[in-house]
Amino acid sequence: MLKPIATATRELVNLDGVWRFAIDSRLPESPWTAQLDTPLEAAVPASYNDLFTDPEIRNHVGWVYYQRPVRVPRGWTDDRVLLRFGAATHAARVYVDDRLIGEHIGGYTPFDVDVTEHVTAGAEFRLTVAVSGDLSNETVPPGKIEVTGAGRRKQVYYHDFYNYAGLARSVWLHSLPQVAIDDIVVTTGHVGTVGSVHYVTHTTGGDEVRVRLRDARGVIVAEGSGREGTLEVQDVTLWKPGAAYLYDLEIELLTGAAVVDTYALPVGVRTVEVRGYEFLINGEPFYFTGFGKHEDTPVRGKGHDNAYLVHDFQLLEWIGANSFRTSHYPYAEEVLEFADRHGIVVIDETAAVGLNMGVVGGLAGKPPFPTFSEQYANDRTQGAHAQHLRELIERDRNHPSVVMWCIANEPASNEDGAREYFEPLVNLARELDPTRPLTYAVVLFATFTNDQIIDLFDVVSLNRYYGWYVAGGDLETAREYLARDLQGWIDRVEKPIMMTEYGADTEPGVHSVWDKVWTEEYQTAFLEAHHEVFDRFPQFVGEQVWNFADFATDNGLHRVDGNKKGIFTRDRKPKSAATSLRRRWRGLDGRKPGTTEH
Ligand code: BDP
Repeated sequence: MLKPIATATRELVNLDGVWRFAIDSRLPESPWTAQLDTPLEAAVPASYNDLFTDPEIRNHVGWVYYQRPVRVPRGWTDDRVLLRFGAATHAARVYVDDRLIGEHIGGYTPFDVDVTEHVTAGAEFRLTVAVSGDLSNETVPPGKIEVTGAGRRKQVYYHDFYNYAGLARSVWLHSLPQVAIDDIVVTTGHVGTVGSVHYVTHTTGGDEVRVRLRDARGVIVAEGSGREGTLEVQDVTLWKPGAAYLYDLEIELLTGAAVVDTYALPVGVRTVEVRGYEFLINGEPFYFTGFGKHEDTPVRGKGHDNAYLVHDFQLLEWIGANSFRTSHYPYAEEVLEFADRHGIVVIDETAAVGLNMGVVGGLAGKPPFPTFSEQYANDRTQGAHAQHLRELIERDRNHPSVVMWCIANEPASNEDGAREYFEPLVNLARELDPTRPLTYAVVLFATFTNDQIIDLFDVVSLNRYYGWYVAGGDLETAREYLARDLQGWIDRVEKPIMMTEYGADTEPGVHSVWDKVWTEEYQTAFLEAHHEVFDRFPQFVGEQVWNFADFATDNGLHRVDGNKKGIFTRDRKPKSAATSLRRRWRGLDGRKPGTTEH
């Protein structure tokens, strides 16, 4: 799915700002048929939950309404007119004046609503968007609505981050020519110094497609024509981790001799491959350093914010991280574009978090009922998961920074039914993108002896909490358990192995000379103990600490103002462990992990 951009044939109007806002229980039936009767206004993009002081809004279950007037530019008479939503979490209904025009389910992928037939160039319309943050066992992520003892509806969910809802990403009105380029799929390669850019275009009408590839200085380095083709790039400059290089692919669609549509796509030439225990980028072994992150900031919730985007990437560079995982949902497209431009490697994860009833059973991991059953992850859940996976891959497959798809976080891969559930999703992902490896983040209860799906995937990504949930406060035992665990997986499958989560809650300012949990010293010692074990295994390809920054969670008893496993606080101040990580990842102590570099 192509992001709307301005070209010679396409225009766009950004609709971010402050919109009228209300929750459904305070509105009449069919609130979209008139101006919303509300004193409230909400920022877009932002989750709505933390904007207001009213707990009824923060904890609202059901629909909320956003509304604003939109004027269609007068020059758009002959064009198609569409609305693009970067995301509406988790479901949306879009109304133009009094009419429902489009719907979308899934809170972290974009969608278009074609409003051409309902608007007039030069005129204004009333745009109303209903958004629901509700989760059920047939949504991704799953959840369930319960009724409290006081008779109030409450959203329950099985993931450890606050269920922020609303219009958290940008909204655009954009124009497309009647005959248009609908999609472009690019795959790249290289042999020696010759790069290749294979492209496939999908169009509505048109006679011919012409393409041109420009280097970073704007010089044309290759040209071609046809709906599908391969461009050769002599003396190619590869896109590399830490050394991004982007070409620009210009695509023109012609009717007769007239150019009727144009689009421009940044392209990084690079390859990704898994061979034996190695993860290769451009044929060279790659070792991941970095974090599982969240889209999470004060007041905005999951609202995309360019200042935090820039600052977070600055902190990644400062600490020497070369990668992150988009735990536990696809992030805003602006984040991936930034990663493309700055050479940060991304593991792109779906929103399938919480497919695990074992987690509800506590540390024993005993599910109250089977995860893969009619009651929980059933065929409809799998259908929603497949649809979401399709939307994720269709959105992100052209990003060079994205090197792997993570299909789920901590599913019950040790339970019966996991294979039947995941095999079709793996097949779908490989069909949509045969070029990228696949993984899932393996939950603690899924061990090298009982996991039922690892052979379907390419990389073993472990989420482990030795020294925290298991052997908490005992780093000696934690080391033993971790080493045994890694060895077990290495013996079971010849695949690269990495940690996608390891971390310890840490309250900044709490200190001790002993191994006391929650202290800054313990977080440092915890990480160092892990690193000592990682470095024993040549098959080990990466370490992503949980988490980059502290983040908001549900109001659980074991969370004090959120999850505190951040290396940075929620407002991005470093805890002591940041210095230790920085020394390791920047190679200040000698060898950089996973390399022979000094
Ligand atoms: C893991 C989850 C992650 C949690 C983390 C924790 O993948 O979302 O935040 O545990 O408990 O199981 O900190």
